[in-house]
Amino acid sequence: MILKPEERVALDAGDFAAAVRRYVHYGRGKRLEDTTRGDLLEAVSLATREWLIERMLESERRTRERDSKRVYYLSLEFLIGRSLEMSLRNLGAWDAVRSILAEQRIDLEAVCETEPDAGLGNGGLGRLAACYLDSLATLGIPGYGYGINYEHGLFRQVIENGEQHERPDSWRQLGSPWLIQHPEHPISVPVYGRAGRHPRGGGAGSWLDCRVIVGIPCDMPIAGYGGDTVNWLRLYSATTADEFDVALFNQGDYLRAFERKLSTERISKILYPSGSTEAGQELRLLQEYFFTACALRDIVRRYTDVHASLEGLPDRVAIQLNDTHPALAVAELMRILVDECGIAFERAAEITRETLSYTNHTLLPEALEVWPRPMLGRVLPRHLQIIEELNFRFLADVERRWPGDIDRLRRTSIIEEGHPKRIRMGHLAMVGSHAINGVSRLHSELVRTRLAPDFAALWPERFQNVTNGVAPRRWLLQANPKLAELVTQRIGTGWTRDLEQLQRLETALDDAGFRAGLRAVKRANKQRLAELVDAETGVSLDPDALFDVQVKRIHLYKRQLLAALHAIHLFLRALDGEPAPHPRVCLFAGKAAPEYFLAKRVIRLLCAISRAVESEPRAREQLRVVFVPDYRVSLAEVIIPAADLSEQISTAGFEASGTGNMKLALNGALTMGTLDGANLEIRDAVGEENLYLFGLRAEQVEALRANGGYDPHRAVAESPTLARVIDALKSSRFAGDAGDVFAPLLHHLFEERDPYFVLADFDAYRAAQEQAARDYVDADAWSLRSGRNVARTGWFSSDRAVREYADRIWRLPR
Ligand code: 26Q
Repeated sequence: MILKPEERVALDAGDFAAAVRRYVHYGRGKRLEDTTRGDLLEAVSLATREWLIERMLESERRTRERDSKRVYYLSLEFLIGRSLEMSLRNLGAWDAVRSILAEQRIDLEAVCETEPDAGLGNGGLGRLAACYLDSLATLGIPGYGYGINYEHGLFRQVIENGEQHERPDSWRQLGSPWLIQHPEHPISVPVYGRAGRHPRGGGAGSWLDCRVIVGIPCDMPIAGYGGDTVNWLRLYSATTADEFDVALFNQGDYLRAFERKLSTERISKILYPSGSTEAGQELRLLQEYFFTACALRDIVRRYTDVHASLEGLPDRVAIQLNDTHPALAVAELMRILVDECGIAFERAAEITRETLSYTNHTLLPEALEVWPRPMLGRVLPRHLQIIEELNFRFLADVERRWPGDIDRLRRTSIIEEGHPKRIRMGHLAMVGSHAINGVSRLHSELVRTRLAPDFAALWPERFQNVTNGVAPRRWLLQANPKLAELVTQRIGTGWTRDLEQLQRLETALDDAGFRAGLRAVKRANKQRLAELVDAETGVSLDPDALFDVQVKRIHLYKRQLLAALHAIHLFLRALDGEPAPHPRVCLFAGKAAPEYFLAKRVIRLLCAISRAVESEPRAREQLRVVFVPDYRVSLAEVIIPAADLSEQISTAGFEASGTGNMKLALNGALTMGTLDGANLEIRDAVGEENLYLFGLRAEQVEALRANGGYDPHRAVAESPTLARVIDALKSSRFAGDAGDVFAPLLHHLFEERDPYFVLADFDAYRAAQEQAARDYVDADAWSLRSGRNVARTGWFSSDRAVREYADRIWRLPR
């Protein structure tokens, strides 16, 4: 039975105020007058949570009653950001709560600003997961996230003397009002030990003498827009069943008595920064297995609560693997089906495949996960048996299809030959999934043709594309309230659920008044950003300058170095006294993995250029360069709405999709980009004249690599402008007292022949940038093109992307 609207929990603003008072009073033991911002944040959040919980219970009741198919999104990362404002907006209670609190002289916006980000992710992949949770709930799909309740999310970045330093991110040190703990529902996960004899013919196996890790679930409610559906993100903390080892304690060995517990709790201590492939491998494997196993047990339990056997699992459950990080789900689900339910191996493989699907997010060889076979065998002995059995049967299929093709067997095997042998997690994920998708048209094509051509030949029907999308509520409604208001005045509110309605702005763009409105909004957003940048860095920005923005993880393939070289060029030109068409701000933000030496040097270079510009009044009139520390979701929400130009300049073929490119275009920035990832689809959507594309295409990059034709020295010889930039970089101009700090970057560019071909694209980039600067002078023409970006990027909504997954991959009923 569905509740009638009048039976639903009403959101009553008066009740809300009372709840806030109650939480302050009884939760904190204070009077409202005596509260700090932190007390208020907690009380307001807990009051909001009451509404969320009501709706969450109601959503659950509905799903059970209908026995709807559920979707589970397994991800080692969820970059949620802040939740209070988003939750209130999604519940439709933002305005009401704001005014009721204003009556108590509480400024809701200021309270929201104090919320720490939940930064349980590195970048694109983690933020995508968060956008998808928003869309799942908004579309009314019973879809849930599963991950790890990291005590520390991605490190906090501080910049000292132009260098990145990492500080721990203790996002829930004071407790998080969004986490509902369930210590009463622990999950036991075995690890280590040994497997019984490899069962013949794939029969039921056994796993003995294992150690047990306990997973404690914690739920974060996720409200869809309109508040009708509230799903949850279930995060697990790792612990042991016992507080300490009583035997050791009684022997007086107090420290060792706690060791096991502490070593187990390390599993949910901290998020691995991406690119940290060296250190702590086994811990990362334990993290991957721990959360995957917790998730599967929980999913299977929920299903078997209602169904007698797991035979029909794929009819009611779809599990999406966010990259290969949860790929052990293939082996774990097989283990449950074969060992615990006694289902035959082949049938179990079928059920597993019909249930699981896998999204690939990267082609970078160094990011493709492999685990040494000895390590996997030690940590998960029974899983290794299952993987080998699966591989044996899979290779038999390959052999039947291509008899005698030994080389193909070697290429496709889940197990890579070598010393030691290694388990290829991508292959395991593909063998165990009915759908395999890339995240942009180009990337999915490259997955088919370059990453996995043998698999694509074997199962063409499994390979799909789902181009990424971003959540309109967070990235337009919340991040850019002024633009949202302007848009709503013209086309009403329908765009919040159906972003393609932004198309209806096309006609408004003919109206000079509307274009002036767009400019006013952009200027106000730039003013807001300038205030933040001044407070954070002391650099003062002119909101009338062209705001040229590159915000994302620092990585060589993303080529912040190319933008840095261009900034040096602008600097030298300004010193020459050559006037620029328009003053420009080059704004950068992003974190480098702690042990990614060259990426950290890039940050130093950006900071050094900033300092050099600041110390030259002549340059400062037309150029400012600034590196904003600690890029994170809440900072992105301020930077993105203020951008005029969006830098998306990765080496073609390397950026799987990008999602910042979508957020920036949606907020009216023009893309300055290579023909890479979703930039191509953005071009198709906004039209060639409304962005700047330059540089080598993916095929050209590939050809140049294949014939060894890239010569950085020749690029310099052919371009006097570039030569001058490189000379300046070689001089002490930017390094100052720091000597040859930039020598490693030069070494990378020239001696190591930079695999990302920065110098090959420099001239094309400079030319495109010059064109952009000239175009920016005509403010009205620019705002027309900016407006077209807003009007034409509605397709890049995560609602559209999630609907594609629902239709073509999860096979949900419409
Ligand atoms: C692997 C092993 C050990 C430690 C860390 C990792 C690791 C962690 C994170 C490897 C990769 C990641 C993250 C990858 C990622 O964010 N990829 C991005 O995904 C976005 C969403 O699809 C795309 O838009 C980006 O193009 C892609 O780079």
